[in-house]
Amino acid sequence: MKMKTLVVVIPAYNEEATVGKVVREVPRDIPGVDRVLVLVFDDGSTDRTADAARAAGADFVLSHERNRGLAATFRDALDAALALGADVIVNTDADNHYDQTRIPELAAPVISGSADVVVGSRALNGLREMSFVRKWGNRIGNSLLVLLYRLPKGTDVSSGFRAYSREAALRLTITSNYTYAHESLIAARDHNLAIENRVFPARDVTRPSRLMSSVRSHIFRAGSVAILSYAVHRLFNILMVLSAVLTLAGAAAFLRFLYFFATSGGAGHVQSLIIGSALIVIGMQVLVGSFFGLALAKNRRLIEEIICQQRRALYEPKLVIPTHSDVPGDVASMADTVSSGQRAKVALAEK
Ligand SMILES: Nc1nc2c(ncn2[C@@H]2O[C@H](COP(=O)(O)OP(=O)(O)O)[C@@H](O)[C@H]2O)c(=O)[nH]1
Ligand SMILES: [Mg+2]
Repeated sequence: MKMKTLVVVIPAYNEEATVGKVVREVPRDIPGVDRVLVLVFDDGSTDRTADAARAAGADFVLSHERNRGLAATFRDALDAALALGADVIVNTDADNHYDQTRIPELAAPVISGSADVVVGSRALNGLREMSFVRKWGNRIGNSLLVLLYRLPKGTDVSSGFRAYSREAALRLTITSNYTYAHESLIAARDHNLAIENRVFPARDVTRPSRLMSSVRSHIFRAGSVAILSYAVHRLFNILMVLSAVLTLAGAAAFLRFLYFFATSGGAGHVQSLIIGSALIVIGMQVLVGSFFGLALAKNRRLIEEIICQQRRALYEPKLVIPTHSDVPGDVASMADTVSSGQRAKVALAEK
Protein backbone atom coordinates (compact mmCIF):
# COMPACT_ATOMS: atom_id res chain seq x y z
CA MET A 1 0.00 0.00 0.00
CA LYS A 2 1.06 3.55 -0.66
CA MET A 3 2.74 5.37 2.20
CA LYS A 4 0.42 7.93 3.77
CA THR A 5 1.90 11.40 4.20
CA LEU A 6 0.63 14.27 6.32
CA VAL A 7 2.17 17.66 5.62
CA VAL A 8 1.82 20.45 8.17
CA VAL A 9 2.07 23.79 6.37
CA ILE A 10 2.89 26.94 8.30
CA PRO A 11 2.62 30.28 6.46
CA ALA A 12 4.88 32.71 8.29
CA TYR A 13 5.54 36.38 7.93
CA ASN A 14 8.07 37.87 10.35
CA GLU A 15 7.52 35.22 13.00
CA GLU A 16 11.10 34.48 14.10
CA ALA A 17 10.07 34.71 17.74
CA THR A 18 7.48 31.94 17.61
CA VAL A 19 7.89 29.83 14.47
CA GLY A 20 10.52 27.58 16.06
CA LYS A 21 8.25 26.78 18.97
CA VAL A 22 5.41 25.93 16.58
CA VAL A 23 7.60 23.67 14.43
CA ARG A 24 8.94 21.80 17.47
CA GLU A 25 5.48 21.27 18.89
CA VAL A 26 4.11 19.49 15.81
CA PRO A 27 3.63 15.80 16.74
CA ARG A 28 5.69 13.62 14.40
CA ASP A 29 3.84 10.47 15.20
CA ILE A 30 0.22 10.65 14.13
CA PRO A 31 -2.05 7.59 14.05
CA GLY A 32 -3.14 6.66 10.53
CA VAL A 33 -0.25 8.24 8.66
CA ASP A 34 3.25 6.90 7.95
CA ARG A 35 5.12 10.17 8.00
CA VAL A 36 4.64 13.76 9.06
CA LEU A 37 6.46 16.55 7.23
CA VAL A 38 6.64 20.16 8.33
CA LEU A 39 6.76 22.84 5.66
CA VAL A 40 7.23 26.47 6.63
CA PHE A 41 6.35 28.98 3.95
CA ASP A 42 8.20 32.20 4.68
CA ASP A 43 6.40 35.02 2.93
CA GLY A 44 9.32 37.35 2.30
CA SER A 45 9.97 37.95 5.98
CA THR A 46 12.44 40.67 6.77
CA ASP A 47 13.53 38.97 9.99
CA ARG A 48 15.13 35.55 10.52
CA THR A 49 11.91 33.50 10.24
CA ALA A 50 13.38 31.05 7.71
CA ASP A 51 16.51 30.40 9.81
CA ALA A 52 14.46 29.94 12.94
CA ALA A 53 12.22 27.43 11.15
CA ARG A 54 15.19 25.47 9.82
CA ALA A 55 16.92 25.47 13.20
CA ALA A 56 13.77 24.09 14.81
CA GLY A 57 13.76 21.14 12.43
CA ALA A 58 11.28 22.08 9.70
CA ASP A 59 11.67 19.57 6.84
CA PHE A 60 11.10 22.20 4.18
CA VAL A 61 11.42 25.95 4.28
CA LEU A 62 10.27 27.77 1.17
CA SER A 63 10.41 31.52 0.77
CA HIS A 64 8.76 34.17 -1.33
CA GLU A 65 11.26 36.77 -2.36
CA ARG A 66 8.89 39.53 -1.32
CA ASN A 67 5.78 39.60 0.83
CA ARG A 68 2.88 38.30 -1.24
CA GLY A 69 0.17 38.07 1.38
CA LEU A 70 -1.39 35.23 3.31
CA ALA A 71 -3.84 34.04 0.64
CA ALA A 72 -1.13 33.61 -2.02
CA THR A 73 1.18 31.98 0.49
CA PHE A 74 -1.52 29.55 1.55
CA ARG A 75 -2.17 28.45 -2.04
CA ASP A 76 1.55 28.10 -2.73
CA ALA A 77 1.94 26.06 0.45
CA LEU A 78 -0.90 23.75 -0.66
CA ASP A 79 0.80 23.27 -4.02
CA ALA A 80 4.10 22.51 -2.34
CA ALA A 81 2.38 19.97 -0.09
CA LEU A 82 0.74 18.34 -3.11
CA ALA A 83 4.14 18.12 -4.78
CA LEU A 84 5.47 16.39 -1.66
CA GLY A 85 2.77 13.76 -2.08
CA ALA A 86 0.61 14.87 0.84
CA ASP A 87 -2.51 12.83 1.46
CA VAL A 88 -3.53 15.08 4.32
CA ILE A 89 -2.56 18.73 4.77
CA VAL A 90 -2.81 20.61 8.04
CA ASN A 91 -2.48 24.37 8.13
CA THR A 92 -1.47 26.10 11.33
CA ASP A 93 -0.30 29.64 12.09
CA ALA A 94 3.26 30.56 12.91
CA ASP A 95 2.30 32.80 15.82
CA ASN A 96 1.64 29.90 18.22
CA HIS A 97 -2.05 30.77 18.36
CA TYR A 98 -3.13 27.16 17.93
CA ASP A 99 -2.22 24.11 19.97
CA GLN A 100 -0.20 21.84 17.66
CA THR A 101 -0.63 18.87 20.00
CA ARG A 102 -4.27 18.75 18.79
CA ILE A 103 -3.25 18.15 15.16
CA PRO A 104 -3.94 14.39 15.37
CA GLU A 105 -7.54 15.08 16.45
CA LEU A 106 -7.94 17.78 13.84
CA ALA A 107 -6.67 15.55 11.06
CA ALA A 108 -8.42 12.34 12.15
CA PRO A 109 -11.61 12.83 10.06
CA VAL A 110 -9.52 13.53 6.95
CA ILE A 111 -7.19 10.59 7.64
CA SER A 112 -10.15 8.24 8.04
CA GLY A 113 -11.72 9.68 4.88
CA SER A 114 -14.89 10.96 6.50
CA ALA A 115 -14.13 14.65 5.80
CA ASP A 116 -12.31 16.78 3.22
CA VAL A 117 -12.02 19.90 5.33
CA VAL A 118 -11.91 20.05 9.12
CA VAL A 119 -12.01 23.46 10.74
CA GLY A 120 -10.31 23.69 14.11
CA SER A 121 -12.55 26.30 15.67
CA ARG A 122 -11.37 28.40 18.57
CA ALA A 123 -13.16 28.30 21.86
CA LEU A 124 -13.14 32.08 22.14
CA ASN A 125 -14.37 32.49 25.70
CA GLY A 126 -11.04 31.99 27.36
CA LEU A 127 -9.22 34.47 25.15
CA ARG A 128 -8.11 37.70 26.75
CA GLU A 129 -6.34 38.95 23.65
CA MET A 130 -9.44 39.83 21.69
CA SER A 131 -10.91 43.24 22.12
CA PHE A 132 -14.62 43.64 22.70
CA VAL A 133 -15.23 45.01 19.20
CA ARG A 134 -13.19 42.28 17.57
CA LYS A 135 -14.89 39.57 19.55
CA TRP A 136 -18.42 40.73 18.77
CA GLY A 137 -17.60 41.78 15.22
CA ASN A 138 -16.23 38.28 14.78
CA ARG A 139 -19.22 36.60 16.34
CA ILE A 140 -21.88 38.40 14.35
CA GLY A 141 -19.98 38.10 11.07
CA ASN A 142 -19.26 34.48 11.86
CA SER A 143 -22.88 33.49 12.53
CA LEU A 144 -23.96 35.21 9.35
CA LEU A 145 -21.44 33.30 7.25
CA VAL A 146 -22.24 29.97 8.91
CA LEU A 147 -25.88 30.58 8.04
CA LEU A 148 -25.25 31.77 4.47
CA TYR A 149 -22.82 28.99 3.60
CA ARG A 150 -24.68 26.35 5.57
CA LEU A 151 -21.55 25.36 7.47
CA PRO A 152 -21.54 23.05 10.47
CA LYS A 153 -22.93 24.82 13.54
CA GLY A 154 -20.34 26.82 15.44
CA THR A 155 -17.72 26.83 12.66
CA ASP A 156 -15.11 29.51 13.23
CA VAL A 157 -14.85 30.73 9.66
CA SER A 158 -11.68 32.76 10.17
CA SER A 159 -9.71 30.03 11.91
CA GLY A 160 -6.50 29.08 10.13
CA PHE A 161 -6.19 25.80 12.02
CA ARG A 162 -7.54 23.31 9.52
CA ALA A 163 -7.00 19.93 7.93
CA TYR A 164 -7.57 19.32 4.22
CA SER A 165 -7.74 16.16 2.16
CA ARG A 166 -5.59 15.86 -0.95
CA GLU A 167 -8.75 16.15 -3.02
CA ALA A 168 -9.63 19.44 -1.31
CA ALA A 169 -6.13 20.79 -1.93
CA LEU A 170 -6.40 19.85 -5.60
CA ARG A 171 -9.75 21.56 -5.96
CA LEU A 172 -9.64 24.74 -3.88
CA THR A 173 -8.97 27.92 -5.80
CA ILE A 174 -8.43 31.22 -4.00
CA THR A 175 -8.84 34.58 -5.70
CA SER A 176 -8.75 36.93 -2.71
CA ASN A 177 -5.40 38.47 -1.96
CA TYR A 178 -6.14 39.22 1.64
CA THR A 179 -7.44 36.20 3.49
CA TYR A 180 -8.28 32.77 2.18
CA ALA A 181 -10.23 31.59 5.22
CA HIS A 182 -13.76 32.43 4.08
CA GLU A 183 -13.28 31.86 0.41
CA SER A 184 -11.83 28.40 0.89
CA LEU A 185 -14.93 27.38 2.83
CA ILE A 186 -17.33 28.61 0.12
CA ALA A 187 -15.19 26.90 -2.49
CA ALA A 188 -15.31 23.70 -0.43
CA ARG A 189 -19.09 23.99 -0.32
CA ASP A 190 -19.25 24.56 -4.07
CA HIS A 191 -17.23 21.42 -4.70
CA ASN A 192 -19.38 19.36 -2.37
CA LEU A 193 -16.46 18.65 -0.10
CA ALA A 194 -17.40 17.31 3.32
CA ILE A 195 -16.74 19.93 6.00
CA GLU A 196 -16.47 19.15 9.70
CA ASN A 197 -15.98 21.31 12.75
CA ARG A 198 -13.88 20.60 15.85
CA VAL A 199 -13.47 22.98 18.74
CA PHE A 200 -10.11 23.46 20.48
CA PRO A 201 -8.91 26.01 22.97
CA ALA A 202 -6.69 28.64 21.37
CA ARG A 203 -3.84 30.50 22.99
CA ASP A 204 -3.48 34.16 23.62
CA VAL A 205 -1.12 35.85 21.23
CA THR A 206 0.42 38.99 22.57
CA ARG A 207 2.10 40.34 19.48
CA PRO A 208 -0.12 42.52 17.30
CA SER A 209 -1.79 40.69 14.42
CA ARG A 210 0.18 40.66 11.17
CA LEU A 211 -2.99 40.43 9.17
CA MET A 212 -4.83 43.39 10.54
CA SER A 213 -3.37 46.80 11.09
CA SER A 214 -6.47 47.94 12.95
CA VAL A 215 -9.57 46.11 14.07
CA ARG A 216 -11.84 48.35 12.08
CA SER A 217 -9.93 47.91 8.85
CA HIS A 218 -9.79 44.16 9.41
CA ILE A 219 -13.53 43.85 10.01
CA PHE A 220 -14.05 45.93 6.92
CA ARG A 221 -11.62 44.00 4.72
CA ALA A 222 -12.49 40.52 5.97
CA GLY A 223 -16.17 41.44 5.83
CA SER A 224 -15.93 42.61 2.25
CA VAL A 225 -13.94 39.51 1.24
CA ALA A 226 -16.66 37.34 2.79
CA ILE A 227 -19.54 39.26 1.26
CA LEU A 228 -17.92 39.59 -2.16
CA SER A 229 -17.04 35.90 -2.14
CA TYR A 230 -20.64 35.13 -1.39
CA ALA A 231 -21.83 37.47 -4.15
CA VAL A 232 -19.42 35.95 -6.66
CA HIS A 233 -20.24 32.37 -5.78
CA ARG A 234 -23.97 32.79 -5.36
CA LEU A 235 -24.79 35.51 -7.87
CA PHE A 236 -27.53 33.40 -9.42
CA ASN A 237 -29.30 32.80 -6.10
CA ILE A 238 -28.97 36.40 -4.95
CA LEU A 239 -30.33 37.82 -8.20
CA MET A 240 -33.10 35.22 -8.38
CA VAL A 241 -34.33 36.23 -4.94
CA LEU A 242 -34.01 39.92 -5.78
CA SER A 243 -35.88 39.38 -9.03
CA ALA A 244 -38.65 37.48 -7.28
CA VAL A 245 -39.03 40.24 -4.67
CA LEU A 246 -39.18 42.99 -7.30
CA THR A 247 -41.56 41.11 -9.56
CA LEU A 248 -43.92 40.16 -6.74
CA ALA A 249 -43.96 43.73 -5.40
CA GLY A 250 -44.62 44.96 -8.94
CA ALA A 251 -47.37 42.40 -9.43
CA ALA A 252 -49.02 43.49 -6.16
CA ALA A 253 -49.08 47.15 -7.25
CA PHE A 254 -50.29 46.13 -10.68
CA LEU A 255 -53.09 44.01 -9.23
CA ARG A 256 -54.03 46.91 -6.96
CA PHE A 257 -54.47 49.06 -10.06
CA LEU A 258 -56.47 46.35 -11.83
CA TYR A 259 -58.77 46.08 -8.83
CA PHE A 260 -59.55 49.81 -8.89
CA PHE A 261 -59.77 49.74 -12.65
CA ALA A 262 -62.41 47.04 -12.48
CA THR A 263 -64.38 48.57 -9.61
CA SER A 264 -64.14 52.32 -10.29
CA GLY A 265 -62.45 52.83 -13.65
CA GLY A 266 -58.99 53.21 -12.13
CA ALA A 267 -58.99 57.02 -12.00
CA GLY A 268 -56.47 58.34 -9.45
CA HIS A 269 -54.58 55.02 -9.27
CA VAL A 270 -52.26 55.41 -12.20
CA GLN A 271 -49.28 55.58 -9.75
CA SER A 272 -49.88 51.94 -8.86
CA LEU A 273 -49.84 51.13 -12.56
CA ILE A 274 -46.56 52.99 -13.12
CA ILE A 275 -44.81 51.59 -10.05
CA GLY A 276 -46.12 48.09 -10.74
CA SER A 277 -45.01 48.10 -14.36
CA ALA A 278 -41.61 49.58 -13.51
CA LEU A 279 -40.95 46.99 -10.78
CA ILE A 280 -41.97 44.14 -13.05
CA VAL A 281 -39.68 45.37 -15.82
CA ILE A 282 -36.77 45.75 -13.40
CA GLY A 283 -37.55 42.34 -11.90
CA MET A 284 -37.38 40.77 -15.36
CA GLN A 285 -34.06 42.49 -16.06
CA VAL A 286 -32.64 41.21 -12.80
CA LEU A 287 -33.90 37.75 -13.78
CA VAL A 288 -31.93 37.99 -17.01
CA GLY A 289 -28.94 39.12 -14.93
CA SER A 290 -29.30 36.02 -12.77
CA PHE A 291 -28.92 33.86 -15.88
CA PHE A 292 -25.61 35.58 -16.52
CA GLY A 293 -24.72 34.77 -12.93
CA LEU A 294 -25.52 31.13 -13.67
CA ALA A 295 -23.46 31.19 -16.85
CA LEU A 296 -20.53 32.71 -14.95
CA ALA A 297 -20.80 30.06 -12.27
CA LYS A 298 -20.76 27.30 -14.88
CA ASN A 299 -17.79 28.93 -16.52
CA ARG A 300 -16.03 29.13 -13.20
CA ARG A 301 -16.64 25.41 -12.67
CA LEU A 302 -15.04 24.62 -16.00
CA ILE A 303 -12.03 26.78 -15.26
CA GLU A 304 -11.67 25.19 -11.84
CA GLU A 305 -11.87 21.77 -13.44
CA ILE A 306 -9.03 22.73 -15.76
CA ILE A 307 -6.93 24.02 -12.86
CA CYS A 308 -7.64 20.83 -10.95
CA GLN A 309 -6.66 18.62 -13.91
CA GLN A 310 -3.54 20.70 -14.34
CA ARG A 311 -2.60 20.20 -10.71
CA ARG A 312 -3.17 16.48 -11.13
CA ALA A 313 -0.96 16.41 -14.20
CA LEU A 314 1.71 18.36 -12.34
CA TYR A 315 1.62 16.61 -9.00
CA GLU A 316 0.34 13.18 -9.94
CA PRO A 317 2.20 12.45 -13.15
CA LYS A 318 1.55 8.71 -12.72
CA LEU A 319 -2.15 9.34 -13.19
CA VAL A 320 -1.64 10.49 -16.78
CA ILE A 321 -2.24 7.41 -18.88
CA PRO A 322 0.40 6.82 -21.54
CA THR A 323 -0.68 6.74 -25.18
CA HIS A 324 -1.11 3.60 -27.28
CA SER A 325 2.47 3.26 -28.44
CA ASP A 326 4.01 2.37 -25.10
CA VAL A 327 1.39 0.36 -23.25
CA PRO A 328 -0.05 -3.13 -23.62
CA GLY A 329 -3.12 -3.42 -25.84
CA ASP A 330 -5.93 -3.61 -23.33
CA VAL A 331 -4.95 -0.51 -21.39
CA ALA A 332 -4.44 1.39 -24.63
CA SER A 333 -7.90 0.52 -25.93
CA MET A 334 -9.35 1.38 -22.55
CA ALA A 335 -7.62 4.73 -22.63
CA ASP A 336 -9.27 5.29 -25.98
CA THR A 337 -12.77 4.80 -24.76
CA VAL A 338 -12.89 6.17 -21.21
CA SER A 339 -13.11 9.79 -20.25
CA SER A 340 -10.25 11.45 -18.45
CA GLY A 341 -11.97 11.21 -15.07
CA GLN A 342 -12.47 7.49 -15.49
CA ARG A 343 -8.94 7.16 -16.77
CA ALA A 344 -7.61 8.63 -13.56
CA LYS A 345 -9.61 6.07 -11.60
CA VAL A 346 -8.40 3.25 -13.83
CA ALA A 347 -4.84 4.35 -13.31
CA LEU A 348 -5.37 4.58 -9.57
CA ALA A 349 -6.79 1.10 -9.45
CA GLU A 350 -3.78 -0.22 -11.33
CA LYS A 351 -1.28 1.18 -8.87
N1 LIG B 1 2.41 34.52 4.27
C1 LIG B 1 1.92 35.48 4.98
N2 LIG B 1 1.57 35.14 6.14
C2 LIG B 1 1.06 36.07 6.83
C3 LIG B 1 0.90 37.38 6.39
N3 LIG B 1 0.32 38.00 7.33
C4 LIG B 1 0.14 37.09 8.29
N4 LIG B 1 0.63 35.94 7.97
C5 LIG B 1 0.69 34.67 8.69
O1 LIG B 1 -0.61 34.19 8.77
C6 LIG B 1 -0.85 33.69 10.06
C7 LIG B 1 -1.98 34.45 10.67
O2 LIG B 1 -1.64 35.80 10.79
P1 LIG B 1 -2.02 36.63 12.06
O3 LIG B 1 -1.39 37.95 11.96
O4 LIG B 1 -1.74 35.83 13.30
O5 LIG B 1 -3.59 36.78 11.82
P2 LIG B 1 -4.74 36.59 12.90
O6 LIG B 1 -4.40 35.38 13.70
O7 LIG B 1 -5.98 36.44 12.07
O8 LIG B 1 -4.71 37.83 13.71
C8 LIG B 1 0.48 33.79 10.81
O9 LIG B 1 1.13 32.56 10.72
C9 LIG B 1 1.24 34.86 10.05
O10 LIG B 1 2.62 34.67 10.09
C10 LIG B 1 1.36 37.74 5.13
O11 LIG B 1 1.30 38.85 4.63
N5 LIG B 1 1.86 36.73 4.47
MG1 LIG C 1 -2.79 34.98 14.80
